[in-house]
Amino acid sequence: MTRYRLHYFPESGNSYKLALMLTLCGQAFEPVWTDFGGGVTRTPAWRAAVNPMGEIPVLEDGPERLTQTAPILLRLSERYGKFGGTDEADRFEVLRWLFWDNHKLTGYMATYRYYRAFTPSPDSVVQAYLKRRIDDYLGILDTHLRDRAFAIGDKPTVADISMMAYLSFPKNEAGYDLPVSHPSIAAWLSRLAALPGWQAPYDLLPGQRLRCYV
Ligand SMILES: N[C@@H](CCC(=O)N[C@@H](CS)C(=O)NCC(=O)O)C(=O)O
Repeated sequence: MTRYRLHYFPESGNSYKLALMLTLCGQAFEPVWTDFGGGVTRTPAWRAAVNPMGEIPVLEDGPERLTQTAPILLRLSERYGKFGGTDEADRFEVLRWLFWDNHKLTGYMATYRYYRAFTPSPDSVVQAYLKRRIDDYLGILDTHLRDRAFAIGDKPTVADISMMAYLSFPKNEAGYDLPVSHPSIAAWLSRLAALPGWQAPYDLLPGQRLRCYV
C-alpha cells in the first residue's frame, strides 16, 4: 500500500505537477479520479470532506490531506532530497519561480487552455484577453531559458516541474506550436522529458476525460 493518494482529473496540469514529481522521486500513488467536469468540487459535501478551497489536486500523504502544489512540491523535494537546488540562492530562485508560475504562467495558462479547449462556446473577447496575457508570460519564460538548461542553473528543480506542467499537454488544447513560437521553451521541455522516469500527462493521469472542443 502506498502512502500517497492523489485526487485529480486528467486535464489538470496542477495534478500532473504532483503525479510527475512523485514519479520522478520513485514514489507510487493511488489515483483518485474526481468528477471535476460534473461539478463535484463545487459541492459543499466534497469541500467539507476533501478540500474546503474547492480545488484539485489534493494529495493524501498518509493521514494528512495536502493542498496547493507549490508547498507540496517543496515538501516532497525535501523528503526525497531531489529537485530542491543546491544552496540558499537556488532556494530563493526556486521560490521566486514557483510564485511566478502559480500567479502568472499556470494561473493564466490553465484558465486560457480550459476556456479554449474545454468550454463549449468561449467568448472571443475573453479568450483574446487571456491569450495576450499568456503570450507575455511565454515570452518571458522563453527569454529566461535562452541561455540556461533549466529554470535555475544547470539542474532541474521543482520550479521546472511546476512550470512545465501545463506546457506538456497535447498542443491542440492550448493551441501553441512551441518549437515554432517559443524554441527555448520547447528545447527545455525536451530536456525535462528526457529525465529518467518522465511520463506524459495523460499517461500518468488516466480515466474519463472532459469533452474537448478543439
Ligand atoms: N494554486 C493551486 C491551484 C489549483 C487549481 O486552480 N486547480 C484547478 C484545477 S487544475 C481547480 O480546482 N480550479 C477550481 C476553480 O478555480 O474553481 C495549486 O497549485 O494547487
